Amino acid sequence: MNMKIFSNISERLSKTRNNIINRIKETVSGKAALDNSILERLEEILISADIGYSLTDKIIENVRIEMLNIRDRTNEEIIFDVVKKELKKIFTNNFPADQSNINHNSLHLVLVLGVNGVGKTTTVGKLAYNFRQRGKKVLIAASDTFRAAAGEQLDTWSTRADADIYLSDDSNDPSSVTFEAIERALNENYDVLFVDTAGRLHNKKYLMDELAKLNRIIQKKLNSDNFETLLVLDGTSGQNAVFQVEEFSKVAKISGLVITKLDGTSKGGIVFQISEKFKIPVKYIGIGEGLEDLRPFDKDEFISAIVSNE
Ligand SMILES: Nc1nc2c(ncn2[C@@H]2O[C@H](COP(=O)(O)OP(=O)(O)O)[C@@H](O)[C@H]2O)c(=O)[nH]1
Ligand SMILES: [Mg+2]
Repeated sequence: MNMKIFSNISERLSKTRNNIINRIKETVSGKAALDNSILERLEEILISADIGYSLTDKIIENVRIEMLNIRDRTNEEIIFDVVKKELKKIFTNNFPADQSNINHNSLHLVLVLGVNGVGKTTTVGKLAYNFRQRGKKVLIAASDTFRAAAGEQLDTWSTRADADIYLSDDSNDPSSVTFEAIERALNENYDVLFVDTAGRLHNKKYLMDELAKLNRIIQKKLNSDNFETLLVLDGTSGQNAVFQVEEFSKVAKISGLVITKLDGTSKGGIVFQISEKFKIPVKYIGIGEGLEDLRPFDKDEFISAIVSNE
């Protein structure tokens, strides 16, 4: 793969980084002591980046403790060290690096859920591209039968990704489209099947029934090792994203999260807040609208992109 076309992740996350780093620097610069007014300001900065109250409290508390103990470092160093350390802890405490394991020799199915507009279809396109680049045979099921233009949009993505698409001519039922796509994927020896769905959280009963049905169909055909459910969240949507994890967790077993649109926001701290709160692994992040703009989540890379102090 041509590495040049891969944009620098740290460049794409610069809005969040600037929101945190530059503002912390402005706050401490020229001040001799780390006093309460600085801590209050730090709290505001972290909250405004969507890091969340619970994690922000931990960071402030630890800065307070470090302030008393360590005398040979600048305020700026103390704050950045504590922020980095606390952010790192979230991922080591809560889950190990867990990437999609699709090395087995049978069909792997990825069901993609999320409310309207978060980036499901785009994510499916990018994932399909990613797996195609690694030589996998990829099929995409157009199981969003709700929106008229959904199939067309997905078709465009499948062409760009050089993947195949299963579009049903006659079915409006997501479960039957999925069922037919699984049959085709099994018959034709596909490695991966991505299932793009419609997100209709406003009708919970419907969503619940729909997902139950989808799960039954999938489980009939595949064993659980070969099946994962990704929930896509819009990284710019703040507390709504938190709410969506809560709601979808009630109706589906979410195995991983995809957090999109982190390129356009100064509130990328949401990744930490959600990881801390739900302990569901973030598997991918979306950092743009292009084919290559989805990255497997790497906690160290992400943290240094957000809090690098250069
Ligand atoms: N900037 C940016 N835009 C994104 C990203 N992911 C998706 N989008 C945009 O979000 C919009 C909605 O995406 P779509 O895939 O149709 O959402 P869906 O309704 O969940 O299927 C589109 O305009 C996408 O280009 C991302 O990582 N960054
Ligand atoms: Mg869609």
